[in-house]
Amino acid sequence: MPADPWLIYRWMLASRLFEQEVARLWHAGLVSGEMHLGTGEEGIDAGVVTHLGEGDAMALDHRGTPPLLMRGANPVSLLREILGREDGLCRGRGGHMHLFIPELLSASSGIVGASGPMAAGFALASQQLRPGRVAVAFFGEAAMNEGALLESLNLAVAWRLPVLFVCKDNGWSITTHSPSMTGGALLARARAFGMPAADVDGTDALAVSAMTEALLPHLRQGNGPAFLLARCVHLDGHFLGDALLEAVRRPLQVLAPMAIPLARSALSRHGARFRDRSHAVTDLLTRAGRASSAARSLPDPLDRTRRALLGDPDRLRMLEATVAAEVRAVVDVALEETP
Ligand SMILES: Cc1ncc(C[n+]2csc(CCOP(=O)(O)OP(=O)(O)O)c2C)c(N)n1
Ligand SMILES: [Mg+2]
Repeated sequence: MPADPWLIYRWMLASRLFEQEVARLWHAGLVSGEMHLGTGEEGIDAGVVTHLGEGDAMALDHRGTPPLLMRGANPVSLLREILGREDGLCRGRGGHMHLFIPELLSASSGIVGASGPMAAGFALASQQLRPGRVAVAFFGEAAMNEGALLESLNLAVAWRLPVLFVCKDNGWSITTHSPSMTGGALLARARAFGMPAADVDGTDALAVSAMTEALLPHLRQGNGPAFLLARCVHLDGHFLGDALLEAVRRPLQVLAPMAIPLARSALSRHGARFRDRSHAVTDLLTRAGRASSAARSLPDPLDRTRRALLGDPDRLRMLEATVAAEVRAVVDVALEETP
């Protein structure tokens, strides 16, 4: 069944506002460690999750918050988990990256590529216990160079496991430009394993939904896995406080204070050779330039989905007010102390 754009937008907005609250709490020092948000990839998450039902499983990467919220994880427990609290979803032991929620058949891992083997395991269980049900593996494009994920692609074909491999391609692995580390084309690579593969603009949630709907029958009918490649941009960079993104967004404030120390070290007679130093600076500027043009090259998926609903402004206004109030209430409750 085609997805309901109102529901898709509701999920995407709730996720975006929730993660904005997470960012606020992180900046306030209430969340320890790194924080990877899924802002910018909500179109992919919503477009896929909208086709999951009872008994379907999800294996997630380090950006698992949006799909978990969309799948129905308790947002108060999730926020408490992110805050490292004992009353969190996994007793505060997993943070935002290492979760297991049995009732949703969902698990996440910060180990790049780990969602492949996890999804293969979920799918093996489906094949044996719940025929017709599927597992989704969400991962970034850099995971496509991890052995564990490649082994999962292979095993899923060999054993006809119902895994939908969803590769969220933002073109970056932290500060490494992924094309510089990747041979060939990812779609061709997936097809070479022997599974159908399709690509889609990940900023277009409805297109992701249509493509997912087209791929899933292959899995549900027991024919093995499929692969979906979806492009996206991470609006908050790799993680909160991302230095590359900061330099791109606020070049004067970030780079100006570095100019004199940089010039001094470039001219210093000690340390690496001048050629190596100038090469390092050029490399940094090239990366910043690439990150900057990538950030401008794709639209925000939330705005894009919203535009499709502008025909009914009253309903839209009401929906946005409701979702904003719901997220505020979640945060208020999550921050309460429990006895
Ligand atoms: C096996 C492994 N290697 C390295 C890391 C460190 N690391 C964390 S996230 C990340 C980049 C992953 O890039 P990608 O898979 O494209 O996901 P994105 O962050 O772009 O969403 C790396 C290298 C890790 N967590 N696990
Ligand atoms: Mg990436």
